Parts: sequence; structure tokens; C-alpha cells
Amino acid sequence: MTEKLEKLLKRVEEFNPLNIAEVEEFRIRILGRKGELNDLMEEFKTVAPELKRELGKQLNHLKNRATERINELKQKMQAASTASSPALGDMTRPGDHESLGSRHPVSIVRNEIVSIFSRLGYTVAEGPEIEDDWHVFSALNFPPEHPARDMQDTFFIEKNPDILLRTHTSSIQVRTMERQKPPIRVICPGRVFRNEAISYRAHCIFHQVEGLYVDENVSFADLKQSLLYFAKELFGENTRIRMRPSYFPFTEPSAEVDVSCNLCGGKGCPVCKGTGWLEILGCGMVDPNVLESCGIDSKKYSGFAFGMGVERVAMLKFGVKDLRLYFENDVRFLHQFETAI
Ligand code: 2U9
Repeated sequence: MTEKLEKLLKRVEEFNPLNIAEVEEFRIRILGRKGELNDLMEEFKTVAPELKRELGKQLNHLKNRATERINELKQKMQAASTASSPALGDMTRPGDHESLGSRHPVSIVRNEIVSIFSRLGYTVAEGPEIEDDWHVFSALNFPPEHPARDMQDTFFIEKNPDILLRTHTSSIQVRTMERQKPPIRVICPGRVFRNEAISYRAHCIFHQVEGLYVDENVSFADLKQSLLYFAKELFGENTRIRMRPSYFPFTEPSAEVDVSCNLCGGKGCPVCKGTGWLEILGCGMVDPNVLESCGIDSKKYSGFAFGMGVERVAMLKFGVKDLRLYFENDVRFLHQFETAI
């Protein structure tokens, strides 16, 4: 055992590390819980009692000397590394973790919707969030007494003339038709504002994507086929759609569109409330009055339009049950969509 102790002491004295990491490695190998010194301690328990005094002394000396030398070397290495590159510090330390942000789920879904319609030849159009009565209501065939014009539903900035926060992105399509002749094929994403109580399914600020196609001989069949393509791209190849008659001031005829539930495949589940269908958008043929208001000859041209709430589509796509989560910016919620980019 004396020989082993002498050998280890020699290694400690002659140890010549290149950096602080090597010192730490050496410390663990010699002084660590499962280190060489510990093995010697175990062996010490088995030596004859008359040798214990002398060997115990040697063992203690080795332990003290190894601790001393390792501390000395650590200090020396640290001093050397700060002296050679004071700004960089100890280059052997592991790097600090930088947490990366992730794209917001509403942006992910909006980008996906826009990208699908881009593949059908639509170009993106944008417009102001602060609008006038004409572009939000009058040009879109809203009668003067329509409830949407009420203070209870719309945020007004000024009255007479009315300046307000847009309640839908349809004002972008009005502006597009005012400055551009058909054929028109635009997709209009944007933020909209409604004076509504906040709940799990409504917010006073939300996002819409609307689309408009105006040309000669645009038909309801074109609308149906475009929306079927959209639904299959967004929810998968097996997705089906159905249309229910509806009413909007700016389209005639109008319809609401359901997609077959992507969770149960149409069999019925809690998300689709047992119906097998999820409502995702509204659509219709642009009312001739709207075309005329925007300077387009309704005898020569026809068009279809559609609109959807992005938060709602994102809820259906990701199975989110409370719309308010999209506005709280809780990173525990937002980080779940990192892989969806
Ligand atoms: C012009 C002409 C027609 C856009 C359309 C809808 C039907 C619709 C809603 C879906 C959920 C709004 O976010 S939501 O509350 N939208 O149902 N939107 S047709 O029609 C237009 C737009 C512009 C010039």
C-alpha cells in the first residue's frame, strides 16, 4: 500500500494541466466520491493494526497535498485565462442558454391561409385600421339603421363625419376595387375591432383574412371549388365542406361554410359538439350594389368574397378551447407552437 500511496503522491506533484477543465477532471478522479483516494481508504480498513498508524499518516498527507495542489492549480489556471483574455473569462465554461422566441400561433395560421390562396393566384392587399364610414359600411351595402353601425358594436373615433376602427377587413377589398380594374384576386389579412364583451370565444380585437375574386363569369361553383381546395390544404386531403344559406349585406347569395371535423373525421366528438362539422367561414357572391359602389360594372363583372376569423381557425386547428389565450402572451402557451412554424 505504501508503494501505491507514493505513486499517487508523485502523480499529484507532477500533474501539469493545460486548462481548468483538466484540473477539475483530475480532482474528480483523485478526490471524488468514487476516486482513487477513496479506494485507498477502503484498502486502509483491511491493513494490519500495527501498520495503521504509519499508513494513516501517509494517507492523510496525500489527501492534504492533493487538495492543496488542485486548489493551487485551479487558481493558477483561472488567473492565466483572465490575464490572457480578460473580456472572455474562462473559455472552458459551458455557454449561457439563450431562449429563442417562437412565432405566434395566430401568425402561423394567418401565414398558412395567405400561402394557400397565394397558390391560387391571389395577391396580398392591406389597408388602414382607422377607417371612414364609406369603406366599412356604406360601400358594403349596410343600410343606415344597421345595428353594426351602433356605438355598442363599433369603436368610433369621431362622429360626423364618422371615423372609426374597422370592424372587418372588407374595407381593404373596397379600396382595392376603387383603384384597380378586374380581374381582381386579393387576399386581405388584418386586425379588426369590435365593441364586444371579452369571453372564451370573442375578443374586442381579433384578426381576419378575407378574399375577393372579381372577373367576367365568376360563379358560385368557382367559389365552392376554391373553398374546398382551401379546406383540404388547411385541414388535410380527406376534409369535406358543406354550405348553409346565410345573410350578409355585402353578398347575395350568402353562405356559411363548415368543414368536416378534423379530430373525429366527421363521426362526432366534443369539439364539433357531436355534429361532425366545424363552422370556419362565411362567403357569397358580391352584391351588384357593392360592385357599383366601387366603380365596377355589375353587368359585365361578377365576383365572390369570403371571410374568416384567424383566432377561430387557429382554435379549431390546434384544439384551443379559450380564445383569450391568444392575447395573454403566456410563454408556456406560446412555446407549444414552436414546431408548427
Ligand atoms: C367586399 C365584398 C364582400 C366578405 C365576407 C364573410 C362573408 C363572413 C365573417 C367570418 C367570421 C367575419 O370574422 S368573422 O366574424 N365573414 O362571413 N365575409 S363574405 O365579403 C365581402 C368583402 C368585401 C367588397
